[in-house]
Order: sequence, then C-alpha cells, then structure tokens
Amino acid sequence: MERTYVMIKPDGVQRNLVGEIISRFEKKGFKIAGLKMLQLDRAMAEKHYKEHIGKPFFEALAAYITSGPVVAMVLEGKDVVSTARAMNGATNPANSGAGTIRGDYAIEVGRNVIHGSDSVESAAREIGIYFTEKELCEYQMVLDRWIYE
Ligand code: IDP
Ligand code: MG
Repeated sequence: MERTYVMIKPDGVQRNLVGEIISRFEKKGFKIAGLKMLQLDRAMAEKHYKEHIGKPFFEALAAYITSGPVVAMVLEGKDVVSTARAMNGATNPANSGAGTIRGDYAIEVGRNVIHGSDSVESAAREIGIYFTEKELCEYQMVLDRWIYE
C-alpha cells in the first residue's frame, strides 16, 4: 500500500481544524500509520522545503511553518499520494474547489492550512524527515474489506 506524508500546518492547529482534517482522511478510508505533534525549527523547515530555498516566498514560508506546532501524519492507502493532494486542494486556496480542505478552510497561499507530499518519492523523503520506522504502525483494520474490493 502507498504511503504519504500529510501535515496540518500551524494555522490549522491554531484554528482548531485538527479533528476536522484528520476526520476527513479517516472517513475517506485511509489508514493512519503515524501521528504526532511537533514544532519545526529552521533546520527542519529548510529540510522539508529544500526545493523552495532561495525563492521569494521562502523566508515567509519558513517563518510560517516554524511559528507554532504542527500535526504530522503518515496516511496509507491505494493511490493515497495523489488522492490526499486532491483532498487538500490547489496550493493557492483561491483556486481550490469547494469540498477541498484548502477550498473550505483557507483564503491565502501563505496560510493554506495543510501540506501533502506531491509524489511517491517526495512522500518517502518527507516521511523519513519526521518519522522513524518504529513510529509507523502496521495493523489490520476490520473495515478494510468494506473499503477495498
Ligand atoms: P504545495 O504545498 O501545494 O505542494 P508548493 O509549491 O510546494 O505547494 O509550496 C509550498 C508551500 O509554500 C505552499 O503550500 C505555501 O504554503 C507556500 N507558498 C507557495 N507559493 C507561495 C507564494 O507564492 N507565496 C507565499 N507562499 C507560498
Ligand atoms: Mg510542495
């Protein structure tokens, strides 16, 4: 099964959206394989967003992502990388459809509430930044046969 890295950003935590957001992924049928709360420091922000270092918005992004605790999670399921991205919505909430997390809960790109890995390779890299193998749980869910054919 595929895994992705999803992170509720500091604004999502401050705005009491943690339960709501996790609930969306649970109800979809994805399995939570890892879950924790932490606050990123500058070094972690640079590691996570290394592709964006040097871009005009990077300093604002680093300040934003280190500004408070985040909720980090690993989700597991069929095509979970692309499906979680679709559930998150477009990077700029102005372009995110209603029914997506960013479309429903955010207005500006610099406060867009949630992160999701953009590819299977990115997911593996990002999961490795936040979780050790021991922190990821493998378990059966009784509902699996009602979610997968
Ligand atoms: P993504 O989160 O949808 O993958 P990326 O392009 O990888 O989008 O950008 C990472 C994060 O950087 C975005 O989620 C957003 O918080 C922030 N960001 C991206 N572009 C801008 C911008 O033009 N202005 C301010 N912040 C931005
Ligand atoms: Mg990205």
